Amino acid sequence: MKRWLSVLAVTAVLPLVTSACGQGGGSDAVPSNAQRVNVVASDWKWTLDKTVFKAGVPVDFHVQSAEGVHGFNVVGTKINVTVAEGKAPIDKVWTFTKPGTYTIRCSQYCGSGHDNMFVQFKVE
Ligand SMILES: [Cu+2]
Repeated sequence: MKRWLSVLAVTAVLPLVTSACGQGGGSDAVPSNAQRVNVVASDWKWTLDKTVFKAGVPVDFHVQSAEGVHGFNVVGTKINVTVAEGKAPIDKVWTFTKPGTYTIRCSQYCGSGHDNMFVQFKVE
């Protein structure tokens, strides 16, 4: 009986979870062990309150724009989401399995500083 219930739970819940994760890549659900980083977009930079993360542990990018409209894109992941001034922060979760240096770039043209709007962080 217990096994049957867990099979039912997986088949019923999984499609719901998957469909909720569609927009902008990455997951919107924040696991309790996530490494949270607050990301603020402005003209024309990304400000992070943490730049070193552990590999294999989910990273919760808590992203908002303080100025303008920008595209939050983590190179090498599926995360690519628009953030706009005045809108609520967005959570995008990604687990990096490979240590290295990663880049956040702006994927949406936002003015004269757009091409220089990137920042790097580390996964160790
Ligand atoms: Cu831009």
